[in-house]
Amino acid sequence: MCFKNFFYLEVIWRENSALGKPTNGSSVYGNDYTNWSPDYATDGIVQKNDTEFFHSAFEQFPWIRIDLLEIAPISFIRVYNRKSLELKWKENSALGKPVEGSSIFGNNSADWDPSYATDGLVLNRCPKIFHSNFEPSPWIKVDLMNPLTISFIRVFNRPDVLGERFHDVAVEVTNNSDYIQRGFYKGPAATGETVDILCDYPTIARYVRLRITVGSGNSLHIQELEIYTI
Ligand SMILES: [Ca+2]
Repeated sequence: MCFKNFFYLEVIWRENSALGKPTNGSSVYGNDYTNWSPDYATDGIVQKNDTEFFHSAFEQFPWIRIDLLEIAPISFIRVYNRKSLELKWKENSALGKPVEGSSIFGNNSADWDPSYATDGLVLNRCPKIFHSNFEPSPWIKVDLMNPLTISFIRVFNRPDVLGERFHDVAVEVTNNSDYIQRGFYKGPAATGETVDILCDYPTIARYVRLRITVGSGNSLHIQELEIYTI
């Protein structure tokens, strides 16, 4: 499955249909609704308080139920655990990780090294981005060091010119040497565009490769490559 960008992440993945909806719990700890009401789970507020979240009594199978007030397609459910504030899927696990390219333009690694794709810098200028030679299927590969569950890939495309060279990019993953495709971006991208590519679920892998798969005389340019994991 592949979504072109951001628009889909914002609109489809981030609409929280539980917000403010009627919420019930199997019980309320100490019957204390001031501190532990089920309503706190859908009030839109995430804070570090030791109170004011839903807390059931102790029982075998506690539950919480939200009435969405309509029948709606559900993509995923996010739970903020007690005192857990991180959005875990927002961690960019590619940052600073070992990276390799199929080639380096003009063998000039001072200007076009693959490591510029995971250095955390989006400078919106060239050089100091990854830039391969011209070849049929240029690629870049990141070693996450451990198998991780990948939610999506974000690519900061070349910022100055020729953004359309980023097209027909397969996201391929492996834990050994047999790559399988888990995401795809058709493109072509615009110059300076930020491209998000959602991965099939679950995509669990240590090595992630982006590879142009159509045409010849392709050159892969990447300003920054982020791999978001859960
Ligand atoms: Ca960079």
